[in-house]
Amino acid sequence: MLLGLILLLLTLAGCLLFAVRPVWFPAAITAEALQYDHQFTWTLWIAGVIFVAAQFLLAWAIFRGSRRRSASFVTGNRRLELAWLGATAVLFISLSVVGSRGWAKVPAPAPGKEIIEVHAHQFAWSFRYPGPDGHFGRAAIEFISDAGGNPVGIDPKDPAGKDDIVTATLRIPAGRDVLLLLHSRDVIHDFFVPELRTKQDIVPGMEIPLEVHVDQPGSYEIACAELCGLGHSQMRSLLIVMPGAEYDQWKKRP
Ligand SMILES: [Cu+2]
Repeated sequence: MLLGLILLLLTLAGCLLFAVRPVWFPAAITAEALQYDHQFTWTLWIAGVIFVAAQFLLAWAIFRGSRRRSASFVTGNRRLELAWLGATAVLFISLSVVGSRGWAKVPAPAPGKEIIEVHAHQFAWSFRYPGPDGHFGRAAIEFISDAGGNPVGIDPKDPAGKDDIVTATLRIPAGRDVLLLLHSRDVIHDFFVPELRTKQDIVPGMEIPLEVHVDQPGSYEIACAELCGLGHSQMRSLLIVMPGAEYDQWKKRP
């Protein structure tokens, strides 16, 4: 009896937390992020209704059982078990298929896209822009020098690299398609901006594309979301979304 009551109270308290939302996600800033939120809300509602119904059913079984004097032996019901197993499978597969429309896109370079390299290493971020010539200079691991101001490893002999811009914060223009090319020089890191609802692993030896399109200017925190060593918690930076004209101006004179 008491157990059933505790169960009901815990279920109601859980519902109240979701209704009041004392802690919730920061506002989404891209169309994809809004899509993920929409999918999340749907999943939460469906799973929430099933969860609450199951808890009430369990509490009812406890109340009913506590009134009985003697225990009774119950065998399973194969047909019922198969029915809810099938229903659960259909529900979750459908939710995954509907959700895949949001995340299964493969970004690719295209004319007019702003291409920026993101370089992660223990325990900092660097961002490289191709500069006025529009071409990234050659980069190689042997040229990397954090103390010498070359965290990306741009070949000093390559003329295309002379005008490359390397920064510690990521600036992007508002209202334009931006293609981020993610690199890591040591271990697996993860590019995470809560407002983008994106956590993208960065694997050494791979170039991983990530497309971003933000309409509203603002500043957002970038964090590493993959435990990458002792300084992991300090591996942060800033995503600054600038109005287009201001961004163009900045790129001329960073
Ligand atoms: Cu990291």
